[in-house]
Amino acid sequence: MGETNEVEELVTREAELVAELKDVRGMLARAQDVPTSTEALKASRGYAFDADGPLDEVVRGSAEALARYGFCVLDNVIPADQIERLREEAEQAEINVESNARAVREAVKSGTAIEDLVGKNGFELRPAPRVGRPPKLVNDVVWLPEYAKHLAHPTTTAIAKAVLDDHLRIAQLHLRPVASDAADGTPGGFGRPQFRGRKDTREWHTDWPHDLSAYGGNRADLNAGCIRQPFPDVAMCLVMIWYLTDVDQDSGATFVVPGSHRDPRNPRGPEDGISVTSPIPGDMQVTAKAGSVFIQDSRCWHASAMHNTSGHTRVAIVNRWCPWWLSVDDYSPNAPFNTVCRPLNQSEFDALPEALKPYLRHVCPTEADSLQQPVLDRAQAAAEQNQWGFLYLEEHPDEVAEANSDVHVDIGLEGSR
Ligand SMILES: O=C(O)CCC(=O)C(=O)O
Ligand SMILES: [Fe+2]
Repeated sequence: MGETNEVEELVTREAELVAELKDVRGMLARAQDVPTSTEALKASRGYAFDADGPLDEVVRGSAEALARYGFCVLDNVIPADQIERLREEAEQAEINVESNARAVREAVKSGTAIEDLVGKNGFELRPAPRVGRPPKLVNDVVWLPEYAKHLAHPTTTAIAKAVLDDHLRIAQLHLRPVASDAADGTPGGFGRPQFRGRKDTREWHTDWPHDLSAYGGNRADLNAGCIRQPFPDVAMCLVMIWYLTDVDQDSGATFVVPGSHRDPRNPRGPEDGISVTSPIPGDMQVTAKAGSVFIQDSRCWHASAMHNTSGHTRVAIVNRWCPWWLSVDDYSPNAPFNTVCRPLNQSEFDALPEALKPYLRHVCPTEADSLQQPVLDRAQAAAEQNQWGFLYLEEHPDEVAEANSDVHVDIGLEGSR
């Protein structure tokens, strides 16, 4: 009986301390002028950093915002005098991507085997990097040569490396226009016209590899895989949305729920009781100028705007950056149309800017991929540390048994019950 009381008392005290710790962390953040509410975050744009600022400060601030809010915005990534050119290129690329996809779909529908379309005029298909897979639509980057010069920007890649790991791969790349209200009365916004135009509706989701419906639901041929809920508290993919038009609440800015990347629920979670189409308290749209990059942890709850009353299409390019240890294209074995690792042939790969090549090597079947330099440096340092231990054993046989006597490892008790 006495023991039960003691356990209960300790459980209560633990809960009180956890609540107090949360309060103290909130006070500390406020004392450091860190926005802790959506209103404060919107008003201050405390999620935004200037790409022209000192690299280490910008990387630290962006990584902290990604950890705290699940997203950040990097302003001024693309120089102002190049934006118009990139926007025009992206608008033409959208037409090319769509007409290519349509041509392939129609040919396949009328009975031609997709393999027979490779190399044929009017169809841009490329062999998939993995043997046994059907060919896929060519990577959209082939229609974005000017944009490709910016895609491996030193600041965005430094942020991704700081958050994910040193060897990165671009797992997906696609355009994402958000139409404006049309002259014929079709409302602006993302998605099917019948659902567009309302400011009070959303299309909440999280992105691959945290996209719960995994592009294919129960279709084994299309399912690209999804991490199981509750998601481990690890950033596994950074989604970068490169805005080529100014965005705000009227012009197609991305919706986010700050802090949602660490919430165990998910808008599509079958047990979580959330409507993907309804606003969520605390949600917000970012604001950003053309040439900025919105970066989010793929776990962050977000949505394309279902309205755009600005009078112009929101032009944006989306890419998903992953660390080397994430299996980026192992599933959806028969999905020529999805955006996963769309391939490049050797000459298309060779034409990429040098700085971009390391991040797209894996989509070119004839290009040997190898780990990027910092990963090799780390491994070399570890190999030398290992050798040093054996040298110590050889040279100090009488001291070796005591050399680790000051290394103490705690048994972690937090959350262990
Ligand atoms: O359109 C946007 O702002 C968001 C795009 C998005 O959620 C996606 O491409 O997965
Ligand atoms: Fe998304």
